[in-house]
Amino acid sequence: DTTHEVATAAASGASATERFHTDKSPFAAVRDTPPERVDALARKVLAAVHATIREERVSYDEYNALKAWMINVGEDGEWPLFLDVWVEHVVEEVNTDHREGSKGTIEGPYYVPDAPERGARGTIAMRDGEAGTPMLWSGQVTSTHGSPLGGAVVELWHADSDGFYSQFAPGIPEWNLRGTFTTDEQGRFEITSIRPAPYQIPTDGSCGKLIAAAGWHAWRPAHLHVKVSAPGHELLTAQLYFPGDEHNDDDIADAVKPELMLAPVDQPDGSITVDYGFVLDPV
Ligand code: MBD
Ligand code: FE
Repeated sequence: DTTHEVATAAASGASATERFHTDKSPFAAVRDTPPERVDALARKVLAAVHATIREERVSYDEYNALKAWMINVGEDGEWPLFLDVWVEHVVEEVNTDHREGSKGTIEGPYYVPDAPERGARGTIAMRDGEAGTPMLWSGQVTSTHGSPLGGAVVELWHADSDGFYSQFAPGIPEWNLRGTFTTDEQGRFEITSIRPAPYQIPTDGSCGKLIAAAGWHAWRPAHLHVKVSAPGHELLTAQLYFPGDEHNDDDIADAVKPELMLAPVDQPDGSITVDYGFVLDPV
């Protein structure tokens, strides 16, 4: 399959880095973080590195291997991938632990805003004869108060049945398997898509080299990504998973939570239906 051959780490890494550059808010954060905070955080991170070097008596060969590897991560454009796989889950944890509504999880490197609008009921953008098990997903968005949230926005993006994301792996139509849905007056939505495949971190890039060198595996379980928003409520970023996936218990990105497990129902025509809704916390 030619898509497999051309989905190199450098290509998807460069796309993820470029995508991050088009979002200006991180650069405002760089400018606006007060010096006291930068001082405190930089000191703590460096102290943790120094402690590791002392405890492990790190050699010059190991120090130079780290230097070479970090240079490579930049050249591959894999900093977004590295950070979202091995760091973001803890950032998500500390920033959402006050919530009473639905659990969320990490965003990952492959979100793109402004995907095609499909209303409250519709089929996500996909190719003619898109491979994979058809999936009909119904749900409702409510507030922790209990009231349905009409006009809430559900943005969905996910990999195809080969595990590739449009706009990051080449050879896939721009908005494939990306869509924006807006709930009806009852807060309800109904989305037709396909069941995604598990995702493997590119093996030919720097993150793949780290995984191989450490003897880890490179897999995330199959997942649907969503962002759910409504006026006056906190933005919910989540992922939904399928029971029985062999990597639900050892996700390389540590982003699976029991609350995020779907309960798909097999239909006689070979498709699946899932029912999953969201409860948003008022701001
Ligand atoms: C993904 O598809 C993903 O969701 C995360 C978090 C990291 C890498 C690839
Ligand atoms: Fe993903």
